[in-house]
Amino acid sequence: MTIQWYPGHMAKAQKQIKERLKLVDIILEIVDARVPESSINPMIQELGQNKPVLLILNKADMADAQKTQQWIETFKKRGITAIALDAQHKAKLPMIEKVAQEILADKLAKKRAKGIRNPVIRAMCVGVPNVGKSTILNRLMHKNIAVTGNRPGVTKNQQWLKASERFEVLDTPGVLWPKFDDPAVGNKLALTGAISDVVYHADDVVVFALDYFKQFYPNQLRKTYQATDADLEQSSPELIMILTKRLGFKEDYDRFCIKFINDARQGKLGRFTLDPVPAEAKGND
Ligand SMILES: Nc1nc2c(ncn2[C@@H]2O[C@H](COP(=O)(O)OP(=O)(O)OP(=O)(O)O)[C@@H](O)[C@H]2O)c(=O)[nH]1
Ligand SMILES: [Mg+2]
Repeated sequence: MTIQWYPGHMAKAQKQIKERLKLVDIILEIVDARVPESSINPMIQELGQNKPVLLILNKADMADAQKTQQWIETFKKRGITAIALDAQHKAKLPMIEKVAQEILADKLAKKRAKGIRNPVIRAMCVGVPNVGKSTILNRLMHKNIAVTGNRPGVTKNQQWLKASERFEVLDTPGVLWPKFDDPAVGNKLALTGAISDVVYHADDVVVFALDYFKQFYPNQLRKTYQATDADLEQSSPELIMILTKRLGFKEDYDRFCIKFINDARQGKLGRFTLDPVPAEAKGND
């Protein structure tokens, strides 16, 4: 995977997205439900020039369900419409078109008033790497319905995919660079797979993750690695050493760290959400 946030890449991606955005009514920003805040790219708001955004919390099947709901509430308070999705199952995908229609209700009503009977919504997907952009696009095209052909102004080979009679999506998603000044955000994106294996240190990611799991998901450490209560009281670097031995990896700590990251990415550590929900959204639980 190429690293998306080198200045050259950033400038190019930014320009491309900006051009395509002129052609759409709405932006579908896909984020990973396990890191709904850390996988957002704030740049999209600027590039979007006030285009409406529908935030899609994908991979909701791998996230902490309660926290996903609380995040949706949080976004709502911030004036952002968000929905949770599991792109691997088709059942909820029609929600995308339905909610897009709600967001664009005024615009669609104006078009109808002008005599356009079945106004079409045009959308594009954007998101940081690995959040499920391609999966969503493929799933939206139930039967690989034929593309509707090039339109003027669209980059060469850029085509509209017809999700329904009234909903079209650009066939190529915009890849955004993950944004992080905060190393914690980098660790979260590494653990969920949004950033390339060459740019992080597995042990940093695992120390970060163990700190978090000890606090919020200790049972998952007990269940997956037979961590005992005494183990869970150790510092995270100590815990790495203990669990490495327990798995029979002797002193090969790297091996444990890589396994831990893979286990987390594959859902073997259960469902988790790494972005803590802001206090105001938690209500009285
Ligand atoms: N569990 C789960 N896995 C998903 C979901 N959506 C996508 N995936 C998986 O996540 C991985 C990445 O999905 P892609 O659709 O390739 O993601 P992308 O955003 O297009 O990735 P890039 O093109 O690399 O930026 C694949 O292995 C998908 O099968 C989901 O809702 N749940
Ligand atoms: Mg893709």
